Amino acid sequence: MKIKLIQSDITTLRVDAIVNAANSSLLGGSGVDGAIHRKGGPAILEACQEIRATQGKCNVGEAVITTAGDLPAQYVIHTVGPVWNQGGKEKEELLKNCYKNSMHLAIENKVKTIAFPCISTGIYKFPKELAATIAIETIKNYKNQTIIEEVIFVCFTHEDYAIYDRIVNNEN
Ligand code: AR6
Repeated sequence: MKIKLIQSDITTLRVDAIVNAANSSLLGGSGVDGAIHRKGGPAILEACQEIRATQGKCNVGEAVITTAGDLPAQYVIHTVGPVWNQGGKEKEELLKNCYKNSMHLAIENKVKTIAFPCISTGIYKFPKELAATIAIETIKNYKNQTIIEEVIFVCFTHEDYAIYDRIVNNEN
């Protein structure tokens, strides 16, 4: 499994699955969630509404999978990151769960290429360095599985790219 780092808009990527930093309602919002629903069209919202009707809202740290609608990706994996507020170990665990549960859904759905945004580091205000460390460490634990061939960390800003680059290269 390769780990790649890019600076890009995640909605433009032709990968098997992109991950959305959603909220528990699954009904959309702003940030990357807004961009995914806007560019992916109504099919994504319809699929989210079906999930809500059958299993209710999505708890923090959990993930669900839908079509990617009009996007070039095949699937969107929606995960709900923690709101940082006062922070703490519990928040770190919840962010870790976002990456783990997204990877598990990807594996179940035979996804070969998956792209992650910097979950929780926008509106939810998780510290960027800590979030990047958790993201990279958690994903590295999947090195030996044989379904996913490539994980792409998608940084929207140069600042985020620089943070990931530093962490990836410090840890080789
Ligand atoms: N492609 C890649 N990354 C992006 C894009 C994009 N098109 N747009 C923004 N980002 P945020 P959160 C980055 O706020 O903190 C929503 O309203 C952005 O620079 O989107 O998990 C949801 O509905 C940042 O690095 O998500 C929730 O209510 C990262 O995506 C809430 O925001 C995450 O920022 C979730 O907040």
